[in-house]
Amino acid sequence: MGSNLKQQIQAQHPIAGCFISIPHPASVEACAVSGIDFICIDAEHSAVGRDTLENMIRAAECAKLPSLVRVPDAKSGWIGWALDSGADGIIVPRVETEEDAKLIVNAAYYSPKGSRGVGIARGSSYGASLLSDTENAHDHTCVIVQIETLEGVHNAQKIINVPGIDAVFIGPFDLGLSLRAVPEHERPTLESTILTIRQTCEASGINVGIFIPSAGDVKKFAEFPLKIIGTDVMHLQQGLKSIGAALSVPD
Ligand code: 3PY
Ligand code: MG
Repeated sequence: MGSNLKQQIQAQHPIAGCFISIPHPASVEACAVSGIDFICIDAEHSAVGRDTLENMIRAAECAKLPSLVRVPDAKSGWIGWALDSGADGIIVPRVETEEDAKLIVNAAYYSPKGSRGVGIARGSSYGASLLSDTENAHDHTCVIVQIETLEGVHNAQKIINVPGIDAVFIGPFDLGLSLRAVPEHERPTLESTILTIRQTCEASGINVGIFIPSAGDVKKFAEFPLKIIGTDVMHLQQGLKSIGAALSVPD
């Protein structure tokens, strides 16, 4: 609620966050002590439900850590729920058209920028800051769209031209899968497709981020200002594997 994450994103400061998919505030608290810049609670690919989500956002706020929520889609009501719960912004997956982007902006901002519904909810201090919140929320609500399909790549310029979009976030896994639909002999590489998106964003002065699944990918994506470095469950596995490997090394 009201962190300066949006300013950092708009100014294209290099920042790194982590996806949280373990549906419990403890995972948020554990990530908070790591020194990352923000978390993104993943409601697209995890079991995080609405009430748990609010407690996870609460935990982030206690730790002074900005929180984004990756919602499952733009239509299900999750954008409003996430923001009403006090999240600093949303990431919406699989954005493919200008119309998708407009729908997202409409759901994320109060009138006159959009038509977000007003609620006596945690995000407005249960109504105590309702008026100021409806006036100021557009200054601190981060609206980030994922481009991770071929159609999204083709429409990237139109998507980022929609006023109210703060950043594009590339999902390399889905993008790689999407490319499989192109016949092999004319298929662009994943790397060149990622570069195309990055250059389109850069030419329009809009922030661009990417998911970095492992330490081995950090160098490759160093030039992206906005990074999400893995997920809590991946870090659990990687931590256990690396300690396990050290255990099996003889003295
Ligand atoms: C993808 O790689 O498809 C993602 O959405 C990363 O989170
Ligand atoms: Mg994806």
